[in-house]
Amino acid sequence: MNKKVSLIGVPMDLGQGRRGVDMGPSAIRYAHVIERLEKLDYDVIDLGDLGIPNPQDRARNGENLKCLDEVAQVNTELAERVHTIVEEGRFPLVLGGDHSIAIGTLAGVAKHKKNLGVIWYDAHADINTGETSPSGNIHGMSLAVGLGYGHERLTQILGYSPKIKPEHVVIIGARDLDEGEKQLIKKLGIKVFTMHEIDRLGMTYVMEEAIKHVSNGTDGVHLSLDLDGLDPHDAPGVGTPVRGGISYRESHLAMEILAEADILTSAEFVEVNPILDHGNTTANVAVALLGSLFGEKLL
Ligand code: HAR
Ligand code: MN
Ligand code: MN
Ligand code: MN
Repeated sequence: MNKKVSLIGVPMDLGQGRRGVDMGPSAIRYAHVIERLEKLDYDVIDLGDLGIPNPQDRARNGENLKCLDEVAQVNTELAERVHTIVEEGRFPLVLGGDHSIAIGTLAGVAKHKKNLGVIWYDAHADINTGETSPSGNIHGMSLAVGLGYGHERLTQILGYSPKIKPEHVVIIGARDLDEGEKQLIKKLGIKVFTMHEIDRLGMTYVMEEAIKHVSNGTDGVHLSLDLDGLDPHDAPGVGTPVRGGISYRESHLAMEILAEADILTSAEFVEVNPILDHGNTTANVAVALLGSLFGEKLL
């Protein structure tokens, strides 16, 4: 793993409907993310948080993309910042904020990595468009945008599209998909390890296959980890919890296997909502998983 890490917080809550996820980056810092990585000998620069505009009307729903202007604006800025981090030869670690910020992260990373592999660790696939989304929430559309599907204001960030190719993507932990999402997944042939496969095959096999998949023909790998991929029992502080998720222990195993494979070139941890949490459990889980991801060992 690149020993130089640049951390950036994106206190975005406009890609979904529940307040509080804007406090995610603070909660993760409060859970000692920087100290955790420094202890592992990483050189960490904290770039602070991006500014998030205060929208006139959060529910505005003209095109079934709530807060489109603001989400596009923040993601454009994030994409530029992430692009700069990559150009500096550093590892971008993005802290959310809701999952709409993956739009900017992917745009920034893929600017230099034309065949970026993506691991989407999530209860959801976030592969809706304005046409298929039941909610109009852009956090449910970010993977689609990366693949070139969705509103131009989003797909054209940094002036190119698509950012990623369907054969380079793997989704892990899916258990709540909308009809239109199922159709697009099938049409594009995207590899998905649902909870069924995780239960049946075990996390070790799933991660080994996932790693093979995202390493094949790629020039970098991004991990987009939505904390709601975990079971709400282990990560309660999320806006859209879905029962029957990946356990804390399985998630550690997944991160450890990823660390051993040494393939990651960027990562983001999203959807931590401290207001919905028990204590600061979910941010603490995020930081514990980051420890494993960055190579922490017990002995
Ligand atoms: N699929 C639903 C929608 O598009 C719910 C998306 C939920 N949320 C997330 N993303 N946290 O993973 O609205
Ligand atoms: Mn450049
Ligand atoms: Mn998500
Ligand atoms: Mn999710």
